[in-house]
Amino acid sequence: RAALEISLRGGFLERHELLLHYQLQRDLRNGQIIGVEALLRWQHPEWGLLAPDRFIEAAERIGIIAHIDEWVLLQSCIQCKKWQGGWPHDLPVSVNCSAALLKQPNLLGYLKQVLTQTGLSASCLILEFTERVVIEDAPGTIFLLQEIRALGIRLSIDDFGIGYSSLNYLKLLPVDQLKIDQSFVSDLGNANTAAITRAVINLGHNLHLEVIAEGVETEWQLAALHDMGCDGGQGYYFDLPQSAEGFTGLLQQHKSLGETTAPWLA
Ligand code: G
Ligand code: MN
Repeated sequence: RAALEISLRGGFLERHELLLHYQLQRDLRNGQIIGVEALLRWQHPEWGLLAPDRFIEAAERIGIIAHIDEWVLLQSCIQCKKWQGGWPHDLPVSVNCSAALLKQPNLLGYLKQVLTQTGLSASCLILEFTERVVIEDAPGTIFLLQEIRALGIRLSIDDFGIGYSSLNYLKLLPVDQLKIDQSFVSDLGNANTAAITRAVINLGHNLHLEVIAEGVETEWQLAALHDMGCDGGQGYYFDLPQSAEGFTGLLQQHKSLGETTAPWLA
């Protein structure tokens, strides 16, 4: 654990081993590309490519999580700006944010600065939070989220349905989108899980939220989610998260194929 912490500090601050991978989000009804999620990775010299669940807690413990979040935010906006154009609509980027980021004293100022500096439109930025972020200081955090939203930035509840999920918070949170946790998608064959997933999709729609399913891996899961009225999805069925260069190639490919291709609807 100590080795992980020391290695992470150096890897982030000095050796620049953190990087972002990108994954498509598709409209399940027409196959259109509706956005891209930035996913943090750590290219460790010995341990290989690590997903955030391996090191985020360590980053929280050593107090660099907010700096990592700020870096992720800036990189995502720079990259997303490069991908604008060529689509019938602007391509938004979704960025995962920690509770620590929300505690940064001048977060609003930083968000404005990032948008100005990168030239990205606020409507092209979606911040993803888990409900965990509001637990400690609900009124203060909700006010802050409202201010972020007033900038034109959209908000999304990540990993909905697990851990701290509570309908009490859902009632209060000023958000635009709800992301169904991948554990539901992978277990859709279970009748109870399917019933809950369907109910969550309806709940989201009744609250006027866009509902996105995470971790779509098979055509069967896709069809089931489509039948339940889920708006969007992302996952290995569509594409593996990949580097900015790889993702640029993927977008080119989609452009030349024409955006309306949705093989699962055929
Ligand atoms: O916390 P969040 O849900 O944003 O994290 C998503 C994680 O799940 C990422 O690290 C990403 O690489 C991974 N992921 C993306 N698509 C799939 C998928 O189809 N299946 C699985 N098991 N994991 C996925
Ligand atoms: Mn996410």
